[in-house]
Amino acid sequence: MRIDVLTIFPEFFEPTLGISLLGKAQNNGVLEFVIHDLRDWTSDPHRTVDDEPYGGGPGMVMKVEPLSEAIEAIIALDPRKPEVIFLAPIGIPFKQPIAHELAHLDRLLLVCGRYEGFDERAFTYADRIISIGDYVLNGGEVAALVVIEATARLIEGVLGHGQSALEESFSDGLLEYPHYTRPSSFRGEDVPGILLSGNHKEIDRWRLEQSRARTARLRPDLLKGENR
Ligand code: 6GU
Repeated sequence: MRIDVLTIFPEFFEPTLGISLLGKAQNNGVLEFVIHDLRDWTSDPHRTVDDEPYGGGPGMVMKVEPLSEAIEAIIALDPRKPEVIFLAPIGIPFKQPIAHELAHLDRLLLVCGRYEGFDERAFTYADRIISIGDYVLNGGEVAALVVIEATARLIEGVLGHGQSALEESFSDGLLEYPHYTRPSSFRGEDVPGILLSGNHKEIDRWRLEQSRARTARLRPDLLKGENR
């Protein structure tokens, strides 16, 4: 998968995308990241990407011309047509099923906003608008990293050996069961005996029961299917 990112803070992405599983996936050729500085598509000496809102009010608005120039130029860099995704608080909430949808695509273009938001006319280019939750960030950069990490780890060959994206929280609508590793006793807290029993049928049953109980206690909204 090729992932293009359009941002006014390219420095934000370079250190993070090179490390851990995402870095490895890049070296293996499974993933390719191309980060673009929006200011490269401005034509004034100050490289202006924002301006005051028509109608007045606080903050600045991202200008439509650099965005449109940039998006058209970036799309043309590769024969694959990207899914163009704007990161903005007005978007639909990002959830695991969306990550699965995106993981099937061969090219994404993530467009990060700053300031108060985008000039409304820039959304013409958006195949979808994504928000990562009901809180306000200074810009879409952190949100883009969230979308990248959640999506990339679902692509074949990105997760490390023996790891599975299938059995974890949210993929079946439940939170994960409790995990333990050595020591079997720590400051008076013992690992549940069932996990030491070697009875895998009983262990599976116990884990499912724990997942359900934990989800009911901590995230009852998930059980009602409110998040799908
Ligand atoms: Cl995608 N952008 C900003 N600025 N704030 C957010 C967000 C995105 N998602 C949640 N809050």
